[in-house]
Amino acid sequence: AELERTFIAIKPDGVQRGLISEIVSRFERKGYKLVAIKLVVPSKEFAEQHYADLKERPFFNGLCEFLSSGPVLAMVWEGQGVIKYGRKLIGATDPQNSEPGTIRGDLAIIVGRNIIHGSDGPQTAKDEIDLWFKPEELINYAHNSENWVYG
Ligand code: DAT
Ligand code: MG
Repeated sequence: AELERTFIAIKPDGVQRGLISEIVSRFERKGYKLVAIKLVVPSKEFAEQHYADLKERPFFNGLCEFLSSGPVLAMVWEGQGVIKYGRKLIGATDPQNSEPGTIRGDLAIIVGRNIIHGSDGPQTAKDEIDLWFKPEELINYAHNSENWVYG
């Protein structure tokens, strides 16, 4: 569990709304470690790969068009339980159902513009990290807060 990692992305709406620092700070303050980060404009084909599991859904095309419409901040965060708890920080898929205090609950209103993506389990985390990042883009380092976050 010590090297658990998840893929988190701020979608084009979150980037354009100036929410990068707000969102990054929520993961950072929790105690998670940032191990990769880059700003990219994914192609439509790349977005279709990222959301391949949803290809039968009626919103699939619009979703992929949207993800590829502008800069996305792609990140990998590491920490004990980060996959599951990262999803808690993000909140429910539809911001109408996201609790206040969550990223989507506090910062978004509709499902089609819910500003952030997070891997939903260990296998998707691995697949998404591999899709978005080359191995050498993942930085292994000791963060000096670790002794205080974990004791
Ligand atoms: P999540 O992003 O919470 O993992 P998901 O994987 O089910 O949710 O869907 C991926 C994205 O697709 C979601 O963040 C927003 C969009 N989406 C999901 N359900 C939708 C719907 N009913 N209408 C429009 N967009 C939807
Ligand atoms: Mg999902």
